[in-house]
Amino acid sequence: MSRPIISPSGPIVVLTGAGISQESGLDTFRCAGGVWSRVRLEDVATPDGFRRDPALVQEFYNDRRRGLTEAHIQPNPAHHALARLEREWPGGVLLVTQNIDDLHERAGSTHLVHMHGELLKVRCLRCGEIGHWAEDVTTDTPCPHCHRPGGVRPHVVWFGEMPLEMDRIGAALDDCALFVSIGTSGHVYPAAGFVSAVRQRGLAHTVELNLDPSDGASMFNEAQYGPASEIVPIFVDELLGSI
Ligand code: BV8
Repeated sequence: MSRPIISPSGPIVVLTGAGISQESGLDTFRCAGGVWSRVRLEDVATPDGFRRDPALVQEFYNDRRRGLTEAHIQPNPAHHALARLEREWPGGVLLVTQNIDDLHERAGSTHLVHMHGELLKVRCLRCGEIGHWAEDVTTDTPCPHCHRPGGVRPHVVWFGEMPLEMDRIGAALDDCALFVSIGTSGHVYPAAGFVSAVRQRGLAHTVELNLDPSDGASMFNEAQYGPASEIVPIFVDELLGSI
């Protein structure tokens, strides 16, 4: 399908997944050698796994938190292109990411929802406080707010837990003129269902930008395949060039 003219006053929703951060040096989950090829998600990304072995889960996220804060992990041209789109698209852009890294923020995106939480935040099970945390967490770490030990967990949405800001996301999907899915396998719900929610309204153009066709590829009006750091800047240039 050729791309219709997208009115510059039309709001855009962008969904990103691990693929947008792959060229920055962060592993994806389901590609060869990905995170779930090394650990069972049931052991490290579920409430039951945390109850069974909290130290294992804390170490899984400590390892990823240390990796994210290494100097060579930087936003790539795809992250920067989306920050530029937010700055220059008149109709507004909401960036919904499944990623828990902070590369979108570091590239300059501000209209941003981390629907699966954030690796650099922790939540206290005792007082509920959520705060920035870039160090290791152990089962004894005292909460930086209430100072009680043993209740600090990653502020991350595990399987079986409700993703964050779903009302805000749903309203944006209802209102958008363009929905763009970038770097996600379309395997995890409810994020994987966003494209069909948009299509049901029938008012928005839907685009997939990915390395390979996702599970939901057939749901998109348009698709481009290739590395995000190459195809996302080109896509953004075309969009901004149409204003
Ligand atoms: C919930 C934790 C409900 C943080 C993650 C139907 C409806 C609702 C729920 C379900 C449903 N069916 C099943 C469910 C349950 C479940 C689910 O979806 N299971 C799956 C396995 C079938 N969903 C849930 O449990 C969700 N919660 O629904 O709650 C509820 C209702 C009432 C009360 C309570 C609850 C919660 C889901 C969140 C789980 N947490 N992560 C962390 O540790 O990171 S999800 C996990 O997968 C990741 O975090 C990531 O966010 C997510 C998606 O992965 P992708 O980002 O897509 O990465 P992937 O590796 O799969 O793919 C990478 C893609 O990039 C590939 O396509 C590749 O081609 C591409 N790529 C690679 N390199 C590049 C590239 N593209 C471009 N350039 C490149 N260079």
